[in-house]
Formats: sequence, C-alpha cells, structure tokens
Amino acid sequence: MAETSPPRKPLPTRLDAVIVGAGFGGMYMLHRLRGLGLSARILEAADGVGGTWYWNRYPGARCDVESMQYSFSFDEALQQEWQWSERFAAQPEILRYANHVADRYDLRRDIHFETRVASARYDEAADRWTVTTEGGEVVSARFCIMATGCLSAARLPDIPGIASFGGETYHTGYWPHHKVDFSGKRVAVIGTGSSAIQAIPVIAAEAAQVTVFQRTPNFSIPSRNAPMDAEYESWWKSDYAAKRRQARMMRTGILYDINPQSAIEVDEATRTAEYERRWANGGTAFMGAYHDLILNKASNDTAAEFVRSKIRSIVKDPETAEALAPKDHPIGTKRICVDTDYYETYNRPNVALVNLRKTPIETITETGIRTSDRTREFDVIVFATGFDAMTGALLKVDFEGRGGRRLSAEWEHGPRSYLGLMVAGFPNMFMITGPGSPSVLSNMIVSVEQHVEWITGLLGHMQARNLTRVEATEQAQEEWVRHGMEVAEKTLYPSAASWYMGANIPGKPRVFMPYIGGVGTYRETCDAIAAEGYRGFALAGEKAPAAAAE
Ligand code: N01
Repeated sequence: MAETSPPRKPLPTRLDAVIVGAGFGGMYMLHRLRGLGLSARILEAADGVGGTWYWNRYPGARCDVESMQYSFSFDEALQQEWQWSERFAAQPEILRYANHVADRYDLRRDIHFETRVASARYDEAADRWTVTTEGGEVVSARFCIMATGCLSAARLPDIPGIASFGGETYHTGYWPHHKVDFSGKRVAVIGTGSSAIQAIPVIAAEAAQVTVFQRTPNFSIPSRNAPMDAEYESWWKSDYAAKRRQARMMRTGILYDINPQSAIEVDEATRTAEYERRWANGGTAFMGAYHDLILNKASNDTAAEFVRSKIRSIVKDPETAEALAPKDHPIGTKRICVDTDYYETYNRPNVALVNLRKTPIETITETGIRTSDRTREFDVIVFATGFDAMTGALLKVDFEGRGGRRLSAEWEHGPRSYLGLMVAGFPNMFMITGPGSPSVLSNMIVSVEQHVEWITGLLGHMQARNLTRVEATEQAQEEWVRHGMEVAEKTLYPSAASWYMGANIPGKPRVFMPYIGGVGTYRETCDAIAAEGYRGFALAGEKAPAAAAE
C-alpha cells in the first residue's frame, strides 16, 4: 500500500469531469464516473488521499461513528475483506482504509496531488467549466464536482498577538505528519470542541503541564471504545447489505436504537435508567434515548441535566466541574462530543482549566498567553479552534457561474442550494454533501455514497439523452431553502450558537446550514425527484429533452 503520491504529472487540458478533493467523496465519485466511461481527474491539495483523515492527525483523533458503519458499503467484497481493529477507529487506521480504497480501485493514476483549485468559471456557450489551479494550470471540463468536505477550512482565531508567539503552534485540523513531542513541555490548548476533547487526554498523558482555555463547554459522552469484538464484527458481516439498507433510512444514517417515546412521557426513574444504560454503552447513541430530545426543550433538559450530573460526579474540583458543565445550549444542538477520559483528565495534577468567560484572553505574547487576570508561559500552543464549516472550502474557490454570477455573492446571506447538490446559476457544478443536505448531521460516508450515486444516476440520464447541461431552477432552490428552514425551526438546533449556524465565524450569516429532515427522508426525496425526471432541474443540450425521450 502506498501512502505517498507518485510524481506530479501535468493536468490534461480537457476532461469530462474535474473532481475537487480526494477524500471519501472524491474517490468514490471518480470510481463511479469511470463506470460511466467519463474522463475524470481529482485535483487534491494534499499529497495523499483521505481528506479530513489526512489533515486531522492530532493525538487522539478518532471517528465517533462505529467502524462497522463508518466505511463504504458500495462493494460487498470491500466491506467483507476490511477488518477494523477497534469499535471506533482512530485516524491512522481510517487513513490506511482510505489508502486501501485508493489502491484497490486503482484511483491514484487519476488523482493530481498538491494541486489546489483557485477558480472555476462557467462558459455558457460551450457548457463547460474552466478550472484554474493555484499553480496556473487550466483544465476545461463539462462537470465540476466539489468533494471538498464540510470541515476542511481550518480556522485560527483572531486573538491579538497570535503571530508573536515564539514557541511551537499547531492547529488540530492541520496537524504535521511527524510526531509532536509534548514530553516535558507546558502546553496550552485553546478550544473545547470535539477535536480538543479528544486531544486533551492524550496530550496530558505526555506533557509536563496542560492548560485548557475554554470559552464554551460542550457536552461529551464517553465512547467506551474497545478492541473490535469478533462476534460483533461477524454479526455485522453476516448480512452487511441488509444492515446497511436499514442504516440508510435512519435519521442520521447510523443504525442504532432510537426510543420512540418522549422523555417527558416516562417517570424520572425510568428516564435515569435509560440514560445510565446509554451512558454505559457509550457514543452518540445517547441522543437516541428519547425521540424528542432535539425537538422539545423540556425533554432535552432531562438529558442535559443527566450529563451535567455526570460531569459533577467525575470532576473532583467543584469549580472546574461547574465550568465544564454546559448551560448555554440544549444538548445535541452543538455537535455532541465523544471522548475517552475527557472529564477524568481534569483530575490530573498537571491539567488546569481557564474559564475564558471569567478571564478572557487579552493577548498572546512571545512566551505565553495573557488573560485578564494573569500571564502564563507556554512552550506549545494547540489551536483546537475549528473550521469555517460547510461553506468555507467551497467559497475558497472563486466560482463564476452563468451570467457572471459569483458564488460568494449568491451566498452573501447564507448558502442557498437545491438539495445541497446544486446551486441555481451554476450549471454542471455539483457539491457532495453540500449545505442544504444532511451532511454533518449524518454518518458522512452514508451521505457521501448517496450523493455520489445520485449524481451518477443524473449523469447517466444525461448521457443516455445526449444532454449537456443541468441546472437547479431558482424556484426549486427557493422552495428547498424554505423547506430546510421550516424543518430546522421545528427543532432546538437554531437556538445554539453553533458552527451549524455559522456562529463561530465573526460576520458569517447565521443560517442553519445542514438539512435536518433526516437521512432516510432526504434520500426518498432525492429518489422521487429523480424518478420524476429530475423535477426542479433544467436539463438541456444538444438534443432537446422532448426529442431525446422519443
Ligand atoms: O471545532 P469546534 P472542532 N478563543 O468548532 C473555541 C467534527 N469532528 O475542531 O464554542 C477561545 O467544535 C470554540 O469556543 P466557542 C465534529 O463535527 C469530529 O473541535 O466558539 N476559544 C470551541 O470550543 C466537530 O463538531 C470528530 O466559544 C475559541 C473550539 O474553539 C467539528 O469537527 C472529531 C476561539 C472550536 O470547536 C469541529 O470540531 C473532531 C477564541 N478566539 C472533530 N475561537 C469525531 O468524529 C474558537 N474557540 C469524533
């Protein structure tokens, strides 16, 4: 298995399709386009495949979807042959899997590594995209497919003095390939989201001292990670295809038991027993304890209070425990975290928590961090400060669509799309897990497969009819955006200042970006739209659709 790329080769000047990004979405898309007989290349900024799992190499990085479910389902042989070593796979193993996929389907020969796309312009007369790389290479392609991921534009905070620090600095989403040696060092971690919650226990086990700078606490559930249980693996593999079919119809694309009851329908003892059972099992299935936890504040409060009581029982110092107990958002409305020994880590003598709500950061200095009450000296600062989520990577490319429309202008007040797949005014440009689709609220691989297969179906439909252009109509887009907002408003999600809402980026419009109607419902909608001849999409080309249908 090769983990590094072959030498760079020049880009072809004319292709059927350019795919941007060699994560799971881009790789599967390439595989399916080959199946249609189309010429396609992936342009990838990194020097290897894996997308999010290529970049997020921080200590403790691990998936919070179980390994048996966080993997491709499109090939029975692939899913039978691959063996995961743990219940929740760690980043190096997922990256090995991504490399295995690249090799197994001979994808590398059509991937251009270390190639970052700068701009894409649509030529209406030719029905083609002109894609230009940062290196100045230009390729003309009929289709431009963005597989850039939802959490790939890492973000450093605007803290004064950030550039003046003389020690080592790292961002969790842009971690170096070499092992970072924390031994004997004084380490600051800024941020307490999923990445920090995974990294802090591992760094604390090695460093002399870890100081965590927390602005907003998050809810975290223990993962109860363990070596893969052979019986569990065989249970999955005995009828993998059937279980995958079930998973695809679940709200999150993950097969787990969701209790159809309401949390406030049952008495307190029953509720506590259910929360205890799920806490003991570990993982995000905790949120399936009652079906209405994300719908009803009173129900949500019961789960939130249960987790707060767990934090208070684990963390020995009461002031630290109180600072770690989230009170500003309903549980689950910011991405729930999954950890190994996160809260326990605050009982270590070498770990301290700084509550930035009480003593905000004033500046980063050459040797440390100054908060409103004091200055602390550090050898290393780890920024676990997240991403310009969902739109960041898409808007990094200067997109110019039909009639000179700019994607940045179209999305000035928040992303607008039809199904999270296409944007009106940008014909032949697709997004894999774009804003407006379930994406980050789901098992990403399930959503990636669904999008890739749906796009493949549409391109096959066009091929059969000799059509050269597809575009979402303004009306269909308008209705989908409105529907997405209506569904979100029925939940507690918009009440949290989350990255789902764009709230972590100063100046970013506050719009709930993913589609929360559920993975299964969304799949049915997409399938129905395809079955109705791609309702809401304008199809055109060399032959008119009517003539093609004859
Ligand atoms: O990023 P985040 P992440 N001063 O945005 C803080 C996925 N993921 O990389 O909330 C001080 O969640 C910020 O504070 P606040 C998963 O979907 C999955 O951790 O803005 N602090 C927050 O605490 C996840 O949700 C997995 O007040 C500042 C933190 O930085 C998503 O990636 C693992 C600050 C950022 O948290 C992103 O997670 C890891 C400032 N100026 C990630 N600016 C798994 O599958 C920001 N912060 C398990």
